Order: sequence, then C-alpha cells, then structure tokens
Amino acid sequence: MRYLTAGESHGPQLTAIIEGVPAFLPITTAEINNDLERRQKGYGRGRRMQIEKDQVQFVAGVRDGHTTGAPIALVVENKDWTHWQHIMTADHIDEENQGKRTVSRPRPGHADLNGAIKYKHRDMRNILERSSARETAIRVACGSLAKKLLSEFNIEVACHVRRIGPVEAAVPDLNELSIADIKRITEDSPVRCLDAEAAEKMMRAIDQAKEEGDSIGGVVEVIVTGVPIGLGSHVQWDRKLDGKIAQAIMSIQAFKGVEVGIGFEAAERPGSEVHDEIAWSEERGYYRKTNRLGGFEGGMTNGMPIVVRGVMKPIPTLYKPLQSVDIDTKEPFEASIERSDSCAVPAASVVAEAVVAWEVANAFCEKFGSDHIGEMKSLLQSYVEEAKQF
Ligand code: EPS
Repeated sequence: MRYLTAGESHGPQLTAIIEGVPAFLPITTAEINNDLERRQKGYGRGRRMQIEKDQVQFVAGVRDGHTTGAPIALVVENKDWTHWQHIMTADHIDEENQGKRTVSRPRPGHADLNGAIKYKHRDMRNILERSSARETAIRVACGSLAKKLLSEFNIEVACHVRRIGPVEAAVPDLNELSIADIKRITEDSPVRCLDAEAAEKMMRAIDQAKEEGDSIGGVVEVIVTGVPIGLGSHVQWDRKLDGKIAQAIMSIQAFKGVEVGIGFEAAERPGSEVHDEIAWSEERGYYRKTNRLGGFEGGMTNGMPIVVRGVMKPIPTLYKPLQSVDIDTKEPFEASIERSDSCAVPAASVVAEAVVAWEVANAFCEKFGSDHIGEMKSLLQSYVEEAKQF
C-alpha cells in the first residue's frame, strides 16, 4: 500500500490518494471521523481547533461500506478556508489582496527559511502552508483505514503520552493493561496519559508554558498487539519494519527522535538484560517472557507487542518572541504570532498511532497479500498454525 497527501493549511482541503488497500475491507466515514476527532482534542490546543471540525469524505474506492480494491481518495475540508480564499486562491490574487498575509520573517524552528531558499519563494507563506502540521489530519485518516485493516486480523493499535515537558508518567505495565484499557483510559484523559496523577501535573505544566508565552513538547508511545512473527525482513536495509516505522515517526511535524522497546536505555545495560529469552508453549507457540526489544529482532516482528516512542519538540510558533532576520530588509526582528497551540503532544500521539498503523498494515499486506481480505485471513491462519509448531 502507499499513499500521498496534498493540501495547504489554509487551502480548501486536504487530500490523500491511497493505493493497494485490499477489497472487501468494511469501512465507514464515522469510524475515520472518530479518529479525526481524537486528533483535534487535547489540553493545550489553540484557537484554530475551534474553527475546524474535521470530517472525511471518501470520493473514490469505497462503495456500500466496503473498499473495492481500487485507489481510495479521501478529502478533509479546511473550514478556515473561508477566511483565506482570496489569499490562497489558485488563480491570480486580486488587486485588493495582493501583498496581504505575505511572510518575509522566518520563524526559528520552522521550515520557512530553508524551504524559501530551496524553492526561491520570496513569500514564505508558500512554505509554511505545506509544512504546517495541519497535514497530519489527512494522515490520521489514512492511518485510521490502516487500523481498520489490522483489526480484521485482531491486530490492535493504541497510543498514550509518556511525557509532557518536565512531567514523566509512570511506566505502564503492559502485562496488566489490555489495548482496550489503554484506549479507554486515554480517551478520558485530556492529555491522553495513563497515569492520572502525572496527567494533572502535565496540564499544569502546559498552563505554565502558556502563561509564559512558551510551548512545551513531550514523548508519545504507540503499542501494537496481535502482530504475527515475521512482518518486515532482515534481507535488505529498506525492508526492515522497525526502520520504516522510525522513518514514519520522524516524518511527523516537530518529531526529533524515535526509540523502539527500551531504546536508548540499551546502551547502559549488559546484553543479558537487553535480549528477550525465547520460550515455547502448546497454546502460544514461541514467545518471550520480556519485551525489551519492543517486538523487533532483525527488522522483523517477533510476535511480541510493538512498542515505539517518539519525541516531539515544543511547537516553534511562540508568543514569546525569538530573534530572527527579515529576508527583505536583512534586519533582525523578534518573531511574534497571532495564534498557536502551546502543546500538541496529545494530538501528536494520535498521529503517531496512525503512521505506525500504516507501516504495520503495509508490511502485513506484503506478507499476506493485498487483493481480498478473506484470502488474507486464510493465509494468516495457516501461517500462524505452522509458526506455532515450527
Ligand atoms: C500549525 C499552526 C496552527 C495549528 C495547526 C498547525 O494553525 P494556524 O496557523 O492556522 O493557527 O492550529 O494545526 C492544525 C491546523 C491542525 O489541524 O492540527 C503549524 O504551523 O504547524
């Protein structure tokens, strides 16, 4: 499967074309809209989210509640477009609006300056409109479809927030919590955190950042359960699934790092406290008593839950000005803004969930075919039986 997105933050809509989704996957707009709504929520979001109410439209590839196997086209409209249509128009901007809302002052931490130099745009709006995290709305729609595909094979995906600024949540015991528990608890938490005490402190930290005109980042974690052994491959560098997931996480706006399993902690521990011993039982087949490697060995899934974390930097659009240089005058100035999220980490956890789901679903289709859901189910069943007795 593959997908591409198009769309500007204040353009008429976000669009995605998805290719390679198997036929006969049951899907409804309501299921996708539920994920779009999850992404819009979260303590620390700014005023733009009061304008938008993201809803998906399928404009190709889905009929009568099922995928047909044809390319799928998805659209999410930007409600803010009504305020921007004369500025963001595809046709010539009329005289009255010429020169309005142009950007000559690059914001530190954004794509503005690098993109402007690269594409030779004197008006940096042409860069910021596309680099904006608004694009994550349509990626969540694509990921939602991937989650639906995985759920047909009892593979479930969830996310939660591990850290916001200085506040770290207690490490959850994933042996004690089911995916359903994680979903239920995070859905009720304004910061999508499993640790209620930490969640309160996270909200206070967001309040404080906001009061100070600052922004705050954090760490999100994605968990995938029910994964069969052998998704991805060791045979070639670009077929390693953990590598693909790392790239997908790093592709989310404002993400600066990725960890799988214990991640960077592996550097501090001896090998005997890193690797997961192998066991076998009639009921489970091969399994591990621990999951320090986060479900991956040799770029392939090992049947344990996938556990991956990503770090989001604080949003660089700050009320507290940072120094920059005007590209027209070359004079220094202090960047100031009209509106921003002070923290988008809870929303970003939903985006991380979506992009990880996409990569796992894609690897699943590579292993079990991607023409027809029923055919894939038969293949999975015989493979799992064989793997148990292997
Ligand atoms: C964003 C800036 C803000 C955010 C936006 C991402 O938008 P605006 O410039 O219109 O105030 O609200 O996020 C979304 C629109 C969204 O859907 O998440 C940015 O510069 O990345």
